Amino acid sequence: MKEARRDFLKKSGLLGLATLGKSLFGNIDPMALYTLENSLQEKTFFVLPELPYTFDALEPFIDKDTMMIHHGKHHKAYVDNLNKALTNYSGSKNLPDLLRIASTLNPAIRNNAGGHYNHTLFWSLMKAPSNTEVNEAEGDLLLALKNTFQSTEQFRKEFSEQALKVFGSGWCWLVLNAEKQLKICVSPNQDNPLMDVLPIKGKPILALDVWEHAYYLKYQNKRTDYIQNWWKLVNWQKANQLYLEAIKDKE
Ligand code: MN3
Repeated sequence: MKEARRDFLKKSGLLGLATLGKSLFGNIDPMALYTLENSLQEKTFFVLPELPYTFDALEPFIDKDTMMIHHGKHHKAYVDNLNKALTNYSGSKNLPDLLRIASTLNPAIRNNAGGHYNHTLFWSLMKAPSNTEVNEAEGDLLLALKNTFQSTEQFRKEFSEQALKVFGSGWCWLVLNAEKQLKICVSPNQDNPLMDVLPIKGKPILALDVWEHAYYLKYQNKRTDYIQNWWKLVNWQKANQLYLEAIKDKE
C-alpha cells in the first residue's frame, strides 16, 4: 500500500511537493498568516490559502497523502475553476455575496464558490491532535451545545449519524440559524448553509467534508471510522469564535 501511494504521488507530481512541505511551512507560523477572512474578503480573483498547519499535522487520523491531494489538488481546482468561471461574471465577486444568491448562479460558479468556501473553513476547524481522545467543546459554544442537545456526547452522536447518512458526496454542518438556534444539517456536493438552496440555513460553526476524497486513501469505505477520528481533530477554539460572531450578528 505504501509503495502504491508513493507511486501515485510520483505520477501526480506531488512527491516534489512533499519534500517542499518543510521549507514551505518550516520557518513561519501558518496561523499568523492564515485567517478565513483573508481569503473570503472581497477579491476579484481568489487564491488558494495555505493550510494553517503542515500536511502531516493531522496524522494519524488524517494522513499526509490525503491532505496533500485534498488541499493541493482538490481545493486548488475549486479555486482555479472559480476564477475561470467568474471571468465573464458581472455581479459582485465577493464570496459571501455569491453564496447568498447560489440558486441563481450557473453550476460552475455555485459548485466552485462552495468548494472554495467549504474547504477554507474545514481546514481552519481542525488542529493537530494532542492525544487519542475526542476534543471537548469550549466556551459559550460548550454551554449552548449542552442546552440544545443535552450533552456533547449526544451532540456528537447526532452529528455523526447525519454525516454518515449523507448519500454520495456532501458535507455535514453545525449552524446557528436566524433564530439563534444551533442546528445540524447536511448539504449535497459543495452546497453550504449560507446558500439560498438548503432547507436549513445559518452561519456555519462546524463543517465536516464527507466526500470520499476526504478519507478514501486511509479509510477506504469506512466513513464511520473517519468521522469518529475527526472528533479528535476538531478545533473548538475556532468553532467557539465562529459561534460568538454568529450570536452577535444582527443579520
Ligand atoms: Mn473535499
